[in-house]
Amino acid sequence: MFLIVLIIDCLYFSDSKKRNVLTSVTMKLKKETVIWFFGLSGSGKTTLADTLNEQLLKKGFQTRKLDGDVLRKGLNVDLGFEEEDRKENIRRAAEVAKLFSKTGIVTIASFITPKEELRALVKEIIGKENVIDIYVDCSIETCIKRDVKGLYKKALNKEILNFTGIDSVFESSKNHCFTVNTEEESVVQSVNSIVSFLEC
Ligand code: PPS
Ligand code: MG
Repeated sequence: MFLIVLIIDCLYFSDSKKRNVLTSVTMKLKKETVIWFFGLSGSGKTTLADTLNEQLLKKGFQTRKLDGDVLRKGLNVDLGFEEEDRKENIRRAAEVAKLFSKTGIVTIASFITPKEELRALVKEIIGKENVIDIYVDCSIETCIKRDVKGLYKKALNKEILNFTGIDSVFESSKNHCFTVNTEEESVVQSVNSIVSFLEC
C-alpha cells in the first residue's frame, strides 16, 4: 500500500514540486550572493526580483538589481535576441553581477536565460558558490494569457521573431537551486519561500 501511494505521489508531483522537495535544504544568503531569476517572458521574474529586493533591503542587505529589459535599454542596447546576442547579453550581465559580488553587494538578476549553456556561463563567470539560480516556473499557455506587454500577441502574429517559447527555445533546467511556481503561488508566497530557502 505504502509503495502504491509513493508511486502515485511521484507521478502526481509536477517537475517544479519535485524540485522544491529535492532542494528543500536551505542555502544561507551571503553578502556576495547573486540571486539569478530565470524563466519565460511574463513568468514573473521582475515582479519577484522587485519584491525580494524590498524584503532584503528591510533586512539590512545592500542590494542591486539587474533586469533584462533595463539592461537592454542601456548597457546592452546593441544586442538583439539571436543566440549569440543572448549569450553576450548574459555574459555582460554576469560580469556586472560579479563586480557587485566582489564588493559585498547582493545582486538580484532577472533574465530569461533560456539555455542551460547560459545558466552554466553565469556560474562560470561569477563562481558557482556565489550563485543561487531560481527558476520562475509558469507555463507558456499562462504567459500567453497574461501577455502583460503584448509581446506574445506580436510574436504569434510573426511581428516579432525569435521570441522565447514561440519560435526560440527555452530549455528546461536540470540543476538549478530553487523553483517558484507563479501559477500556483502568489507573489508573497513565492518570495516568502525564497526568503526561507535563503535562511535570511
Ligand atoms: S535573454 O534571453 O536572457 O537574453 O533575455 P532578457 O535579456 O532577459 O530580455 C527579455 C526581455 O526582452 C523583451 N523581449 C523579448 N524577450 C524574449 N524574446 C524576444 N524576442 C523578445 N523581444 C523583446 C521582453 O520584455 C523580456 O522581458 P521579460 O521580463 O522576460 O518579459
Ligand atoms: Mg521582466
